[in-house]
Amino acid sequence: MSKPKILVARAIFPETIERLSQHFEVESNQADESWSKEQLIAKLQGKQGAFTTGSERIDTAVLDACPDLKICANMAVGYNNFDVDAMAAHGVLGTNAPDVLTETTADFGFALLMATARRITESEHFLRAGKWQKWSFDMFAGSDIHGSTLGIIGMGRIGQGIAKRGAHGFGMKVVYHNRSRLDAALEAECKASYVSKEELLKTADHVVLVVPYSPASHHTIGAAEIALMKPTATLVNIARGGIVDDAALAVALREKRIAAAGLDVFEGEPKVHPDLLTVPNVVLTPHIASATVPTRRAMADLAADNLIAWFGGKGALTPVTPVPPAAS
Ligand code: 8YV
Repeated sequence: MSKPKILVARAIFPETIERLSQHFEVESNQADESWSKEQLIAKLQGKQGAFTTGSERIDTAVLDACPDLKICANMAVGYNNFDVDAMAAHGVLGTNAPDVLTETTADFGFALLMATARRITESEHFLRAGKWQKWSFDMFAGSDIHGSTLGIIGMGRIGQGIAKRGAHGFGMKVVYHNRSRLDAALEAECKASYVSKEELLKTADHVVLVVPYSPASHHTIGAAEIALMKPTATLVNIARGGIVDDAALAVALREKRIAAAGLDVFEGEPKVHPDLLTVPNVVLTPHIASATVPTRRAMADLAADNLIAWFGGKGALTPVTPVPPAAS
């Protein structure tokens, strides 16, 4: 029996390609080219499966043009690149890669928060530029993490990980806002109290965004929300570009309406709003919150496992769209 054909849309670990090749006829983008939608469609011709990374938009145009496609396995917990309704209508399954990145991403959220509040990259640039000539009482004086109030918007697995780090590791008071309230046991584990978004923005010293992207969460933080925040507050976005209005944030940072921001994700990334590149009080990283070698391997393994299980007739492990009948 011939093997199903799959496309791996970006460069990935050679071991992952080897493993997939035991089960599938694999065409992979090991050259790591950035494909246009037309190129993606051309590459998907005749493919029954796709290993995607979270940035390939799978929508009606792609689905109509690729009638052989049956499953797309994202190597990412977020799946806002999937038009879930269109995939369901076309009987195409989508899977994501949850859990395996939770702790690594929570670590990074905390690292970005600390770098932002303590002005680590800004001070390093100053030092590297040879500007450090003397001690000064207020040189790069930032804000405290320990004992401060941490506000988390989006209290899924990663948000809970950040809450635990803040409450247990740094004695922070943790408040959160989420679509639904956590049960009492989870709230106690995270030492977190549920508050309205408005109260969170008004009271938190540090606001961390971990909410999934959807049209409903577009610009969760814009000029009006920033206006509610303390002028001493920091804002950290490890969720998705589009959760923050980057243009409004750049203005607020320049005018010191909040103290600082740490951003791992951007509207229209990999492009970054030019005004964010010129304000000093922002720490910028290129969407690397899940980027440790073990975690990226685990994410790749889970995406591969989904393809192997589903084409093996065992059903997908972590589906995020309605499940069409298993391949046999
Ligand atoms: C990915 C992420 O690295 O999992 C997610 O949702 O944002 C990151 O871990 C990114 O989507 C690219 O694959």
